[in-house]
Amino acid sequence: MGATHPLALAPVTSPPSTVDGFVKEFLQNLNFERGVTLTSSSPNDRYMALAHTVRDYLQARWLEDQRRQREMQAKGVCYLSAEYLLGRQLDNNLLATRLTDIATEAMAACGIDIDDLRQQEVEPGLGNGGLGRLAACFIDSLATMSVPSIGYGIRYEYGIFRQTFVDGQQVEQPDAWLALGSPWEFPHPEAAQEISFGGHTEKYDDDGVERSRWVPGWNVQAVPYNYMVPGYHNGRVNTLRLWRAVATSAFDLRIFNSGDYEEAVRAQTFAENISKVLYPEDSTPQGKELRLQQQYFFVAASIADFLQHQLAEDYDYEKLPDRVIFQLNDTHPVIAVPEFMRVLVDERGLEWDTAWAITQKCFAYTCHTLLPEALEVWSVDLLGRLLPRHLEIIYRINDDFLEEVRERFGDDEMRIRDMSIISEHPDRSVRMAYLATVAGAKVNGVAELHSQLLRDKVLHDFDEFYPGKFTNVTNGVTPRRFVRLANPRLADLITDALGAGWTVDLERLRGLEAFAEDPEFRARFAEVKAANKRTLSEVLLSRDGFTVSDGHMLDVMVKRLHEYKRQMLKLLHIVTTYESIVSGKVAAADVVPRTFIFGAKAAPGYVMAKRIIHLINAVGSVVNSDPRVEGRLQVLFPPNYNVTLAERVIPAADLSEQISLAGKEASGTGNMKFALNGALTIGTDDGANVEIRELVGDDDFFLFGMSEPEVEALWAQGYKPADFYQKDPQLRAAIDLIASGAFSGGDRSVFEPIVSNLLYDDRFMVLADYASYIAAQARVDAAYADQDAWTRSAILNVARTGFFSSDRSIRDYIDRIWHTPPVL
Ligand code: 26W
Repeated sequence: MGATHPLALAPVTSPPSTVDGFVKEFLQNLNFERGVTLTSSSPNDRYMALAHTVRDYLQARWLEDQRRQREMQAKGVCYLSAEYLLGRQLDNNLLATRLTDIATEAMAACGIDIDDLRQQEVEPGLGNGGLGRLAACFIDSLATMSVPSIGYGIRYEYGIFRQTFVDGQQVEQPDAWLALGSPWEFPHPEAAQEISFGGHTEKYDDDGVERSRWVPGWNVQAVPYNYMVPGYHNGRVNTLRLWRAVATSAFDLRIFNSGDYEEAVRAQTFAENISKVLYPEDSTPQGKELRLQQQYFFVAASIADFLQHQLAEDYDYEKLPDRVIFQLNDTHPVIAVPEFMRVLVDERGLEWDTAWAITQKCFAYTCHTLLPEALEVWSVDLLGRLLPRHLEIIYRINDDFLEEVRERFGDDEMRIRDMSIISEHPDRSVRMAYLATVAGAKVNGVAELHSQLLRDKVLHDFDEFYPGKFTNVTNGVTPRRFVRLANPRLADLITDALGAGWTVDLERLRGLEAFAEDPEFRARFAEVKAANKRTLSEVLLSRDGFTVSDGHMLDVMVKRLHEYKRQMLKLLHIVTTYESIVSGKVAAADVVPRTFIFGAKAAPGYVMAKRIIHLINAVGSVVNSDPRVEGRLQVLFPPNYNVTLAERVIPAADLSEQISLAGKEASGTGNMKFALNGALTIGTDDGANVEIRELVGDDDFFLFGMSEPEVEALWAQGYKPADFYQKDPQLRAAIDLIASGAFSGGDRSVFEPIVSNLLYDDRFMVLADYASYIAAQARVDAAYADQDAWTRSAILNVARTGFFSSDRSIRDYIDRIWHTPPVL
């Protein structure tokens, strides 16, 4: 080999950060990337060329960073998540690289309004809701805090479905987000990993030691697509690596040689199905084979990628715990545990006990739910067919674990059955949360209350068995996207008051407490809110044809549709207010004018959730057009709530609805976004609401409803929802109105299932909390009457919720779980 070419050592150079330089790059991209001139270009061409221009700036830094991270060999985080709900990329990347002004001017110089190009971007909706959005916030914080890390996931060809309404009912459309191409990704087919499935295992003798080997039945290729994750103003660019499934050429060739062209194409389709679509189920696992294929596909590829590309050839695997921690984002990636064991034992020849000791230090598990039906289990039958060697490994892990349990607690068969990773009922299956708990160095919940309930209830025996394993990391949200980008007016006001540092040190928002007492600041704050409402009105008008009423309180409930979140409770409040007007109990003129905004997708197979969507739309169309209401109530349900819409709705909100039954919402993260944007919360003592209220204070938070222990007590005592209906005339009137067919053109049957569900099977205790909720809403009305006091409260909410930055969450993960200091 010759000497290194001198140019190979040259630093990678960024394009110049000037308007002229930017214009030049942009036009070059239009001409040579898109093959068009400025005049012949479509808006999509221009968006693509702009995105490529911004990407080039990132790319130079990314190359530097990758080189550095490889050289440093510092301990890093591999974040394993089946979902990343990223939202649009352009604005975030402009912000991170300080290019917003330059790009805006450069586009103007070309006669282009950059806002028009922003609208071109289709957001990558590669997640369902809270869990996926949290992963996106975390990779933003990891980059911003210079933590060596990589996010691994799946490049779904179709993300979360696009929601439309037909006659008020949800209809799902495929989300073809890649139809026009994505400018933000770099495919690397040359770095593909081969991923195997099926087949059987064989025992063989290895120098007197019996070992097992996997003889797979078929395989696919995992092709990595790199996305750059820029840190905010720190020059860092991390990697998000998403895997796409493609057919292996060997597989193709074999069939092709057999002359069966149709079969060859079918095989390709089969392979590519693995990364075809995001499962839209959020909380009720369906146990589908393709879903398990997806899970194994991406974690096997990620582990192989890490071991091959991040470690030196002769790396001593016993030192791995000093090099890497794999963070399991819920149970979806938990099949990584047996896969890691298989690689260490079968492929690298480590002893089982050595490998297990390494594994137990290299994994940590985050649980995101409390609903028992959301805890993933895989049938042994399916696992044995798809991943026979992994099933063997899981059995061995379980045998060893139960042996330890016996040593500690004796032959307490009840306890053994309860703690076994293998459950026998209704069918033999693997409890993935238990596997993760046994394997993980740490297990965390996502808010104080949630972590406590995990320890006290869901995983109680494990907490007893593994003292110190359980911890809490309260969720957070990125202030870059959810304050700076979503709410530039508020961001400017804060910077005026406090200087610029708050974006990366959100606790500085505390400084706003003093400004809450300044009438001039309050007036400016109120003007920000009013301007954000006008912006939202424009968006809803052009997006959905809605005309938002002027001067209304904006009362917002946006989140996945689930019975435990209790959109029905919100609806009963609306129907109650409406009923009190039309029955003459209250004069319309005496009602505080409110616009209610809903945003919610229902899992396509979740029938009750879809009925509730139908009812919200039905109530909206009646209430919005009833002249007796005199325009004082308005119900708007823009379809297809996503990150892009959230960025418009949240900054405009006055009231944030966080009304889940206590003990059901693990954390919530929307609740944090609203408070940080100056909405007041009406909420139960659930999830992170508890911590929000502690920080904000009782005076500036509308608490209602039963506490978790009260919920338990009422269940124990025997909950009869119909009793609440009988005893409360206001509640009865609201339910009767729905039952009467008033919202279904007189047809009583349409919403009858909702009504009888509430009266006889109210699992989430909507009726029990109704009276308390209505009373709290009356307090909201009273508070809203004093606008200046409301604004003061709103400012205090912003000032006191800096704790909920995802930077703080990441710091907690580092201190309590990862021990991966930033590499500056
Ligand atoms: C298909 C099975 C399944 C099961 C659970 C799919 C998805 C889930 C997720 C765990 C549901 C989820 O997104 N949980 C939410 O996670 C957020 C981030 O921690 C929390 O803020 C929410 O409270 C929690 O519901």
